[in-house]
Amino acid sequence: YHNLKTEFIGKNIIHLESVDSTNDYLKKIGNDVQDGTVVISEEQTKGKGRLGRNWQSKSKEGIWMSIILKPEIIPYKAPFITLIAGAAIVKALNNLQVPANIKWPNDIIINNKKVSGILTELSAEIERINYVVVGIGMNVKSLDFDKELEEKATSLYKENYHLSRVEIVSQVLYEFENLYNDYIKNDYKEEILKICKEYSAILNKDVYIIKDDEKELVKCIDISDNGNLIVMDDKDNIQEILSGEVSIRGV
Ligand code: BT5
Repeated sequence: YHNLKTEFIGKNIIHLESVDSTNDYLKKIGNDVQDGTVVISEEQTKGKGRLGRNWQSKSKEGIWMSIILKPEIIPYKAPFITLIAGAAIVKALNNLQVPANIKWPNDIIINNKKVSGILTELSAEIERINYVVVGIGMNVKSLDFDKELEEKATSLYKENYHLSRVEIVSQVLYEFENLYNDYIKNDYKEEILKICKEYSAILNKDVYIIKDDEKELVKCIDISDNGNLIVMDDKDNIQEILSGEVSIRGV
């Protein structure tokens, strides 16, 4: 990764052949590693999605990596970091001529299929953060997926984008660091929100919001300054949806 243009993210890179989950690995050593340390593994044997879901991470087929961050912000500002990661990924991919979009809050899609997902985990006390671990999974070379994923997942190779994993990692970390510094050091969110809106796959569309087995049909209207999704329900009431506990499905 000599061509990495970042200041602190990825200055320390731990490269593994195999691990249960790069997020879990980094959480275990979180107090002992420097801010911006990145763990990348060729394979994950227990890759995780949100809410205990599974993330398929076969050997050498994708980018399975986690970044540890130690920002001095209050814990409730941390979920926004997921949007920063999403913005960095779509910006990096679009720089590389890949037309990727964000499905708020944590999916990156190409041609309506998921190519990348983000899992942000927090170690915090009441008013301070010990660290945040941002996990990024991206399917690069995968050509077949498990049966239940066939319809909804894709990879860069499957979509005919033959990019190297090193190139993508460098671009993603570079874009991420810039947007992250905007937010943490300068308290500047406009660029992040602009990217999230510009590359949104769901704004101005009808979608189902799925929470605990219930689904509701809504129209997506905007993303708030806090990164929440603003929707209008079928009675024309405006609701603000917090990330974290919901999934979104197209109609
Ligand atoms: C996510 O969860 O999308 C977060 C994925 C984060 C993965 C990274 S890899 C590095 C780091 N270490 C980890 O252990 N995790 C992070 P969620 O929104 O809950 O989506 C999970 C759902 O996506 C699953 O239930 C499947 O339906 C689908 N899925 C699983 N593996 C996939 C894959 N490789 N590509 C596309 N979709 C997948």
